[in-house]
Amino acid sequence: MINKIHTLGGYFHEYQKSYSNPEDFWEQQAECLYWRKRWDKVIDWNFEEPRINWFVGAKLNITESIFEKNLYTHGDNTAIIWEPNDADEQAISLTYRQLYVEVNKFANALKSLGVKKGDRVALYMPMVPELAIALLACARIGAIHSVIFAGFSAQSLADRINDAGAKVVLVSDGGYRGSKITPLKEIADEAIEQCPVVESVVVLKRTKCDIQMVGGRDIWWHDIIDGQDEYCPAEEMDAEDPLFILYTSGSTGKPKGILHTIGGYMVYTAYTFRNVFQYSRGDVYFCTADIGWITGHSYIVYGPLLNGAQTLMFEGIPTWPDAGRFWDIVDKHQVNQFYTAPTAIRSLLSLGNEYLAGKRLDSLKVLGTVGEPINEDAWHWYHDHVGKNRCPIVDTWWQTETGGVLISPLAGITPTKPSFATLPLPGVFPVIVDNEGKELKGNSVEGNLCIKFPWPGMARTIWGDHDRFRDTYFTSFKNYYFTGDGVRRDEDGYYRILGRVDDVINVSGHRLGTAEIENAINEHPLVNESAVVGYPHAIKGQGIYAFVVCPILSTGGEEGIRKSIKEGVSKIIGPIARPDLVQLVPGLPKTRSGKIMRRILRKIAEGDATNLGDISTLLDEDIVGKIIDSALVDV
Ligand code: 6R9
Repeated sequence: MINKIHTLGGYFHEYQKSYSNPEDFWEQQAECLYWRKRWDKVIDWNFEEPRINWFVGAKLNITESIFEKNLYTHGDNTAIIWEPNDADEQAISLTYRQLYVEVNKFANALKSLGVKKGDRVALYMPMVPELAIALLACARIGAIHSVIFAGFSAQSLADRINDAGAKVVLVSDGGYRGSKITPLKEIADEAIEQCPVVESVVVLKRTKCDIQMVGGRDIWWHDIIDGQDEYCPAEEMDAEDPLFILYTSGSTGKPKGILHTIGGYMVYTAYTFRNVFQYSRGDVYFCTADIGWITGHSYIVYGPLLNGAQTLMFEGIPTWPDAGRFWDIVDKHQVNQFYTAPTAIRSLLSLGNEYLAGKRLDSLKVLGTVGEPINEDAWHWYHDHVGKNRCPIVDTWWQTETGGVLISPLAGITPTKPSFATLPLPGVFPVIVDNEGKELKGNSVEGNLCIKFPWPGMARTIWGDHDRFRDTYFTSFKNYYFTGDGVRRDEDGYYRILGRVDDVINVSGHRLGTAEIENAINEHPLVNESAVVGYPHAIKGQGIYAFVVCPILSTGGEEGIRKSIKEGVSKIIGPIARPDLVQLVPGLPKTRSGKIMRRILRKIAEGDATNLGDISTLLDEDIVGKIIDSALVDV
């Protein structure tokens, strides 16, 4: 069993212990899991190269800590509860033993396609049990999984498949989303045309929509598992072998393939899941994220299953058939821990309290949020109306790169404050630095959030580009991991995350690089150049505001262009990146060296053009007035 903290005193004690001797601390946590061969050294690291190795020399397979270690004691307990998109369809539950059999069969199926240790497998799937099964099957045979969120476009999918060099793609015919079906196979077909490395495509039948099967390449999921042996020996892996690649956006360039390795990620997700959510055996835990994001990896699949937990997977969306769906699921499956994103809370709040009427919600013990700062109104609504003033809220701050939660209350233990992520978990040592890199010690300070010591769950590299990994995270502030977030430590030493300080915007909890969106806009034949900034949005947290230079108007006029720009971005990246507002401008505010002064555009987008600060370094100061004057009438 993973160690669990029970009291605030216990938290401070563990924190102190981890601070004075992180190696001993993490060694103790690692001992709760199953290793074939113990480590020779707990950690070997420096942040300059950077080189980060945890549990050096240890051998393991993460699926043995989930299954073999526990099958005798809780093989008949529920592992996954699956709630389909359509509430009238039967929910499914899989015990640990049943899940084990499915994982082994699919692992053998992958092997039959020639997938070996170290090979990459891409997944483009809806939230169905087979997705979790496939991740674990990859882990079983030492293949590296790379899940691509099923809302990304064919182009985004192709870029990721090619970057990862995935030779097998797992997809379903379609995916249900409320009343709609996303044609996943059709999108994947379009993507794979550009992916010469792909040898095989395994297709799950889910929506039964019409699809084309490509001869010699495509095979049905049900055919490939048919007759497979129910046991597949687990591949012996090194603690530092890769477990998965997950793409995320940065402030520049194309998305980065964040790489996580097996041993450290296992220890970190197992430990943080148990402690943050205060999970007890028998509880039903429901995280509403999609497995296409890191939250789904760490806190739907790995963290819960390593703890022998019952983890609920939901296929659908919060507003279908109506905005009471989450609460119906909580009551139906007697959910104890519920974990969602502030954007979902804000959207449900805005639809009114009538959707909570008649819902009992009395099974709930813990509420969680992740993905973006939660504003106080949303926090209070969640606390009062969903949690009925009984449930602590854990506002968990972390990132794709951190693998698991770094700053968060422990449920029911750490006193909370609305919109504060509160205190770092044991083994996590945050520092706040000013723009010159000077550490701001003590309380009541504000600056850039860095971490000064490695933790086991941190990313090890960017797939295929270690230099970019170093440059992005370890060069801004020497000897620190830089998170890209701004933070305030208040008078009580509590952390409040203020949002990104780089050119990343957080739309409905999804990270998007402004450069990525600009590149997509610039592909429009009539566009010369563009600049994208975030602006405050009541539901999404941040909305996407695009300033676009487009000297010649097409026959559709301004309105037509704005619409086609939005549609273009949707097609190139995916609907999540579609700009909310497009303003056609005569030029962009640039410095003499040609850099766009986004600070000015951010102010204009926020509707606060009164105090633009120093604009004397601009090449053409008049452009600012012209942008403000080109009043925004959006479609
Ligand atoms: C897990 C996840 C990471 C960025 C991160 C920060 C923002 C996440 C937050 C939060 C305020 C929280 N973020 N959790 N901001 N409070 N509790 O979301 O990973 O998609 O990589 O996003 O999200 O800005 O840097 P990822």
